[in-house]
Amino acid sequence: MGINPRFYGWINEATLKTANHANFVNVRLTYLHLFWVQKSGFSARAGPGDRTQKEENMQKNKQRVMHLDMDAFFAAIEQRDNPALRHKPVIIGGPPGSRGVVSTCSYEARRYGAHSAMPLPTAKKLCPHAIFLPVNGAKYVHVSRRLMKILQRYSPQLEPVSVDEAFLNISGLARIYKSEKELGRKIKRDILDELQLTCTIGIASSKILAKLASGLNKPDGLNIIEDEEMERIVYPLPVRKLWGIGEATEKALARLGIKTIGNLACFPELKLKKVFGKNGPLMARAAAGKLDSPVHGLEELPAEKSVGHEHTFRNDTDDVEQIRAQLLLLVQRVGRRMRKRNVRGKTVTLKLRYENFETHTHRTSLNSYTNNEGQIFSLTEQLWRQIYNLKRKIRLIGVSVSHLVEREPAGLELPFRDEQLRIKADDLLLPTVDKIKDTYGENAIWRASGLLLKRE
Ligand code: DCP
Ligand code: MG
Repeated sequence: MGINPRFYGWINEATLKTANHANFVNVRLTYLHLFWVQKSGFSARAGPGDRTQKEENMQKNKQRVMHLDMDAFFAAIEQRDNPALRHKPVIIGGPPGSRGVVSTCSYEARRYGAHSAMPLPTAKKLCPHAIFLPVNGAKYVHVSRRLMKILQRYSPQLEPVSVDEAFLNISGLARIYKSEKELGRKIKRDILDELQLTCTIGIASSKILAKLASGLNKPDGLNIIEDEEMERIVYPLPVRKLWGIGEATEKALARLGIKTIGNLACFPELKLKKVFGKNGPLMARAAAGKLDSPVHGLEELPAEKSVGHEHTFRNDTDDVEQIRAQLLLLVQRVGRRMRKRNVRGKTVTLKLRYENFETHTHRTSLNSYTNNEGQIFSLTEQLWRQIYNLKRKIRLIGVSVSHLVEREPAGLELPFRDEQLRIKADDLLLPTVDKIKDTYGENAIWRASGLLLKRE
């Protein structure tokens, strides 16, 4: 079976847009959201003690889920490709003096306290002898594709969660491979043989537990949690270990006296609902291992909700020409990605972050759907004029288009006639521009005003 291009669409986005690390978080949040709202398919559990675990797992239609997560993914690939880096602290994200953040780091660097999303200069302070490398997005996407192909050999029900992480529905596979442990070992061996990389696998009866299981055994682990072991292994863990519970929720739960997963699982759902709305009872069910959302196959992956790009200036700037040129560049990237994905959108959002980190987002909508960058840019410029405050310097700008559709609904009006002609001309031109970029690279052809972009 071929890999769904839609999936790789967002993998490319997630990885190639590496300057914007927050994007990974966004991808995760999107999936997490879907995860929580997936209410269907709660599984009814047989009471413990009635059957042996093996028999119970073989029960028809009972879901067994594998979660697989590569170890220190970007850093491990660099260590694999350059033996001089092996067993050394390696930090991926760019030069330590730059304003970016750590994308990931090798386990050797983690010992010094470095971690993903930490500012690079802080990582340098903690681990001065680390080797700092830039993010090589294209390389990681290539490895990710190969990884997903390996996993697909085992189960067509493969749901990627991020560039190096996926759920697999492995229900019934234990019979073919003797046991779940054997299956896990075999997959780990294939990945090691074919990609020379290690991963960690968690297996349980739901996605949330499988993810928790892998998280407990990193790196190079294989951890199976049976339902009977919930109370012994899972309940004593802090709530924070549960996928989707961040710092704020952890604090809110603590105010209710809920510290461990067991506390949460046993807490009255009605009380949780009062504080957290409909997510409250879902959290409790997840904690009790009863939130049994299905593993989606690649074909069923939800469509991307928006397409966006951001840029952080090397130095905060109030050079309007420079900002405009950068915006144009971002819009071109957005338009190109939309055309590649064959989607059009209706709402354009401009994001500005000032030097003091104050962030503003403003949006406006067309009455038609577009992936034409000329049209997107004129909306972006309108937004820019509305919100830009000349008194402060800008740190970051971003443009995104949302309300995406795959085909434009018929009968929508276009704006004024001049604008219509310009858009039509652009629509005729853009396929050729795309072909030139496909053949000669992204920088082979630019809009003239993009030439105003200064080298940073
Ligand atoms: N990533 C990123 N920015 C983040 C988090 C992750 O760019 N804030 C990238 C780099 C990681 C990759 O995504 O290599 C996978 O993310 P993981 O959270 O799985 O982290 P690692 O695979 O690096 O380490 P681990 O062994 O903890 O899974
Ligand atoms: Mg990983």
